[in-house]
Amino acid sequence: MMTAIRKALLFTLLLMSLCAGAARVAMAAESGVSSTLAVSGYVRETLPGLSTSAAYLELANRAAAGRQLVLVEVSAMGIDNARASLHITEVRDGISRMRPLAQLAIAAGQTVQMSPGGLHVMLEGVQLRAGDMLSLRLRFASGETREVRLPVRSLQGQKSHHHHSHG
Ligand SMILES: [Cu+2]
Repeated sequence: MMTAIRKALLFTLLLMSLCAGAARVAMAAESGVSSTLAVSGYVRETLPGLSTSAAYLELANRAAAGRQLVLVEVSAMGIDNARASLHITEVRDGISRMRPLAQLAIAAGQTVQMSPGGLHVMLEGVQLRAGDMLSLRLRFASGETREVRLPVRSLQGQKSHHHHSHG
């Protein structure tokens, strides 16, 4: 009699631990979704009197599936008219031009490195000084979002690619 109860109790405990284990696995898988994306980068400070700049991100997609970055937003409070958009700078006929990108694909296992003169996040309506931090919200086609806080760096030693007017 005693052993039957003990067996039942042990079985219940075993079930409980299995369920807890399953829950842990599910949670790990869920957090794993975001940990398969590593984002870093920096923002260029604005020139005196100008309100445009650029952020350069490094996006490492360690997932087995590709990701599509579809939207970047300035998520900082207090700068309502700040806008961010995906841009690429291309040289055509010897003239450097920027054009907006509808989305940025990051293939499985791929790292996309933005850089001056190439891919960048165009920032408009911002005032940024070296030493500041800027928060951006990245939205992916899957519905996944990611907040990133990026340091603002000085223009020293960096070549500018925004000589022309934006249009
Ligand atoms: Cu641009």
